[in-house]
Amino acid sequence: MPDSLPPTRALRLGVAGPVGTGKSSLIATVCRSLADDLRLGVITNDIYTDEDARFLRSAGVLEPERIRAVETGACPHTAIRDDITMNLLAAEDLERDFAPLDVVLIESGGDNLTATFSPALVDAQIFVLDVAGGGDVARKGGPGIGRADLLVVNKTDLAPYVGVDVPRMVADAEAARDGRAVLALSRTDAVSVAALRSWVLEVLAGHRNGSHVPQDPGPMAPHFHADEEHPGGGFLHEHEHEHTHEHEHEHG
Ligand SMILES: Nc1nc2c(ncn2[C@@H]2O[C@H](COP(=O)(O)OP(=O)(O)O)[C@@H](O)[C@H]2O)c(=O)[nH]1
Ligand SMILES: [Mg+2]
Repeated sequence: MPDSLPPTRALRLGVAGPVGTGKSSLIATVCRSLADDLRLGVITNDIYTDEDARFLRSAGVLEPERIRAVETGACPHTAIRDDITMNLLAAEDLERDFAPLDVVLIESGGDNLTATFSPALVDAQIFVLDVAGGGDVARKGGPGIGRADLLVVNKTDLAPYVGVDVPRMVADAEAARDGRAVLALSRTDAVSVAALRSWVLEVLAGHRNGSHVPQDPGPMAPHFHADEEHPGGGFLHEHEHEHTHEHEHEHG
């Protein structure tokens, strides 16, 4: 599409991050805070079930029909990055059935720090970490942490219980992101929820006026394998990734 013609379809907003960091909850929060202002739809990606879609339907923030599950049947990473057909079809169906929609939120099936959306599927993406995963997670890097449009440090209300210093975790995240946006969020903190809402509205405005350019966070981050020597003595290096879909391992 030429730059001069702003897209007429909905903004597609991806939400990725490790299992349990609060992706479904964040989507529920976004829906709750914007449902009166925008026409929304949601697509979830689960491996074997429609658990996330059922959770979101039961949260009662959108009509149940506006929440659809893509059951990837394999690695959810593949369905949001390598072969996005099922998700594209689901997004197009949703938009056709409820035209016009303003935003379609797409939740990735969580796996680990390496999964990001293809820019062919989403216009912008949020990567979600939580304080319960440990204050040092933000320093582990990866394409989502480094280059998603927004990095959320979620569940800040739990920080005192898990001994995490939120400002420090946010500062680490900012350092890993060359100034890209980082948001400390808790669904119990209205100020942070308002900031998330503003961010979505800002990206939507950019999408509509054609100024927002989808970014590719990139395939795999520089990372190391413990069994490899690195001649420079450091532990980060770039290399082509051969083992494309074995996500049992966390990098880092
Ligand atoms: N304390 C607290 N718990 C949260 C928050 N957001 C999500 N959770 C909880 O974290 C767990 C995982 O959330 P969920 O949204 O299912 O994570 P997902 O696997 O990334 O989709 C659930 O028990 C949520 O209730 C938050 O802001 N604060
Ligand atoms: Mg979920």
